[in-house]
Amino acid sequence: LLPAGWARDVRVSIAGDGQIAQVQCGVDAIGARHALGIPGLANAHSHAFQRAMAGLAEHSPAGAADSFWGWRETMYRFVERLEPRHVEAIATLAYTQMLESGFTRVAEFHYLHHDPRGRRYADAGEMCAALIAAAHASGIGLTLLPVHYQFADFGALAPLPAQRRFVTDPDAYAALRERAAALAEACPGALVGSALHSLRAIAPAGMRQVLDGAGAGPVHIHVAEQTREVDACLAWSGARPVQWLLDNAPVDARWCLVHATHMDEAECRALARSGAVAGLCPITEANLGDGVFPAVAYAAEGGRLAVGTDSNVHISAAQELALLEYGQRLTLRRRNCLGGASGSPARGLLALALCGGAQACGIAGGRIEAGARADLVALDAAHPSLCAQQQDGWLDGWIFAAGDAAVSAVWVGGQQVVHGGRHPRAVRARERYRDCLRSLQA
Ligand code: NGQ
Ligand code: ZN
Repeated sequence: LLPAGWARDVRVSIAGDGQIAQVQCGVDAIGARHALGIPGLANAHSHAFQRAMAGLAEHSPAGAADSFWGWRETMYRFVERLEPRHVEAIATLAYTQMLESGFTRVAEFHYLHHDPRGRRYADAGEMCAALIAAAHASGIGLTLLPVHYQFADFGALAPLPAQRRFVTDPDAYAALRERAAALAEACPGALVGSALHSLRAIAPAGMRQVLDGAGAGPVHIHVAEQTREVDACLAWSGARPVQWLLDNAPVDARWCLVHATHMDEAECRALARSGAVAGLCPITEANLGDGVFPAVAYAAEGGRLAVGTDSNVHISAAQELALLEYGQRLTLRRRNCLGGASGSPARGLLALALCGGAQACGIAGGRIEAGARADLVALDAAHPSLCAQQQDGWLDGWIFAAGDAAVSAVWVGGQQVVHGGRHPRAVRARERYRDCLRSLQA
């Protein structure tokens, strides 16, 4: 699948630096051969540690109304016991699973900075190092986003005790980001960007200081995920969250607004025009009861989007894309919502997510083209859901029917990391993960 469309007998030559050196069509094969090649997809939003809570936060006390905020309490309790070695084991498993599903890069939105009592580790980058080690072991491309998190709510309310492991002031944040960048140098292809947790967790002056140091790298922020946040932002500033951000921050193509679920029409249009990416996490947003992003209206305005696995309650590139389409179908009561001009929702959605995902991760990628990163996925043309298909139909077979089982091989920066649908370290990663969960429950 090349930028101009499907092509036959394609040879992709990979340079030593992990980029695509040359793409030729209609040539004889040399080297390894694969039937169906598509660009690798970037996962624009992950909290790797939350993978270890997957399925453990679905049960609410009898009769109690459960909500995003109740889930957050559970998450805060879970976080209390996590040590860097746990985070490394959990992230290694999550990243191998991302690779097996066809994600070749992850933007890790990382805010678990301090020790269980909220004290700095001797090396402020201790947790960053655990995530970098996990990325290195799995081979996934890493865009590490250390997060500035300072307050409990709008109006600079003091952080809650349960947030003590997350909190930095802007100076400590700058040092942490610098340390993360130094550590990331040891991991091929890794890069470091900046993140603000959410409007409620920062203050405008701190935000400006973080942005002054952000350079040209990606800037991510959670925004307008829950209606309670919209109401709180209106009470605090008189503006809705996306509007406030567009009015008070230099939102442009470096930015990824994660969720941006609750926008009015004017915000939707203005966000689309800003060139920023909306980082949508359909499985987590459904799991947490956030609401449905207005993707059809946003795409009609030319808005850019990416998908992310966020809480990692279920890790699947195909299912994130399918649920993004299905959310629109359920709300608008029609079919083929995000196919655009191609008439194929799978193709249209994938094109949007490839382009927006690379942009949100700060890389040249998402295309099989000279100069792009050699992040590639081979689909299994013989899978029952793909075998009777052609061209965009192969994508339909993958995204709507087969899911992860249709992913046969994956390359990151030219290195093959998934063979026959499996990551060679997956078995070992599962064993370590089980040991880790046992030690957390002990
Ligand atoms: C997070 N997750 O930072 O992990 C958040 C929950 C919060 C999502 N928003 C915590 N999905 O927003 O305060
Ligand atoms: Zn998040």
